[in-house]
Amino acid sequence: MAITIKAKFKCSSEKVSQVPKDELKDIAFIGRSNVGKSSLVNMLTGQKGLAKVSGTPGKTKLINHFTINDSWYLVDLPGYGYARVSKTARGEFSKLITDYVLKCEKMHFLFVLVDSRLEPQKIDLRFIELLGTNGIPFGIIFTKADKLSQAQLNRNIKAYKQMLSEEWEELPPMFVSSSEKGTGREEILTFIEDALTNY
Ligand SMILES: Nc1nc2c(ncn2[C@@H]2O[C@H](COP(=O)(O)OP(=O)(O)O)[C@@H](O)[C@H]2O)c(=O)[nH]1
Ligand SMILES: [Mg+2]
Repeated sequence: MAITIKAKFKCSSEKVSQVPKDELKDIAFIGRSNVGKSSLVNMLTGQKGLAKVSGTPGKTKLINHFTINDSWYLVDLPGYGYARVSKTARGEFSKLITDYVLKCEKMHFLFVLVDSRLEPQKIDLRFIELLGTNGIPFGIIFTKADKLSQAQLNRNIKAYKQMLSEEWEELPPMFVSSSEKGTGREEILTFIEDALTNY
């Protein structure tokens, strides 16, 4: 059964001080440019034109809030890993991203998107490390699953789990998505509902 969602653009913020001041919780999405973040936002909300899908990476530099069912915010964060700023662990992620992810109280849960076709990318692992170290609640979404076979997908996810297990005792929740096929929509939305009510 398809879950129906009412989604509406709320605002774009260039600083964390500009995000909405109400009590609605933020469920945020982040990942390397071109990972399929905007496509996923459109797929989850069922509104094709909501977030701009582009072949040109690095375009979105703002924090975009979308009101979902008048009860929570879906937050589209700027992509990382496009213009590399510095090599220090935190410096390679913009101040806007680190301010929001590490300090913004509205931020309730964060999904890190990774391309299911690729082996674990260093920048994603460093970002995950930053989240883990700071106790930020997050999950991983493997995107573009339609682009590889089930066997390849399983292999890549297994490799990811193995790599994370070397560092962390507990693995984050993981999801598989295809914006082309609608894969993962129900599972992700159900997880979000649960996260909003239970923690
Ligand atoms: N086959 C396939 N292509 C996708 C999927 N998600 C995104 N893309 C393509 O990947 C490119 C980047 O997508 P976009 O959503 O703009 O990525 P963003 O930069 O992370 O917001 C676009 O050409 C999309 O059409 C997917 O699930 N399957
Ligand atoms: Mg985008």
